[in-house]
Amino acid sequence: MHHRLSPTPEVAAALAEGRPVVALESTVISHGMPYPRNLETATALEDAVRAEGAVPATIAVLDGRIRVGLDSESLERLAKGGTSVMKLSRRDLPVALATGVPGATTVAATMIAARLAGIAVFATGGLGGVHRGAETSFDVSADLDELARTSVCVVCAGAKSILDLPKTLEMLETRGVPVLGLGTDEFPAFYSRNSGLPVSHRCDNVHEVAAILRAKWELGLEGGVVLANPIPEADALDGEAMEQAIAQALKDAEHHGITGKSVTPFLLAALERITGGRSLTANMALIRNNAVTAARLAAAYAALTD
Ligand code: PSU
Ligand code: MN
Repeated sequence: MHHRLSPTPEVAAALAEGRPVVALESTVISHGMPYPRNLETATALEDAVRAEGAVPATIAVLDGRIRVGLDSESLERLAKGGTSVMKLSRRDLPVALATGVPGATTVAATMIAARLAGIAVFATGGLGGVHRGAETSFDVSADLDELARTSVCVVCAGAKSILDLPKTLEMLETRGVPVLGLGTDEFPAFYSRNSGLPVSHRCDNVHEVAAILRAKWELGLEGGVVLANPIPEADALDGEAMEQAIAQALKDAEHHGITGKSVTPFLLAALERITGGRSLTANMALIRNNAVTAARLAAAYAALTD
């Protein structure tokens, strides 16, 4: 284990014994949802992973250490911390480690930590990607470059259309990142199951996904894999209505002059306000669904690499 990492005894034991472990991110806790729903979600995710027989490892930087697995006190600290907790992507990770400032990890930073710890599967809600208007703003999430280089499978519900989904998929293709659809030919659009855009390959179960991960990494093709897992039918929101809500949220962001790493948290909060909380409920449901899928995938992958 890298000396900057502090795994919990539970995570360390599972990794040493080759048992399935699922990484979870913390930016969605600190910056993606309000307290106390964020803490409820973080706890529910860990419970869902355990119920599938895997060990959850929520990742964050606290007291100058990369923590791999968090106790309930640390989860609460991240959930209550709000903006006093740094949002950490690849560029910010060394700053939080050197200064001791608490930080929540994005998809990119969580992938880095998971890879260092030897965790192959990571569950989250949505990926960062190419923002609408990126042709002038240049706002492209570092998550995409991380997927190009860091060998972790990210289970997500696609990306929400606060982003430019066609451009996001083009960049993933250029970077050689497989975008697998679980039981779907279409890249899901986070709150809704369809985007009209194709995934690169459809898988109908986690064993097919595990075989692809193994083939990719055995070949020395470093880099991530996206497993796109559509939101369950019962929790999905109407795509048209969400498009309107997103258009409103984007207008609000422009009006307030929001740029840089504040954009995604601002849009998530605006959407929650505009939809009267329905976007938050859907977000909680889809993340939980991804945690369950990730736990099953981690078990399938662990069985293959025994
Ligand atoms: N998308 C969501 N919810 C989130 C995020 C993205 O639907 O909470 C978070 C993830 O942590 C992701 C990050 O890695 O936002 C991307 O931020 P940026 O666009 O600043 O790279
Ligand atoms: Mn950005």
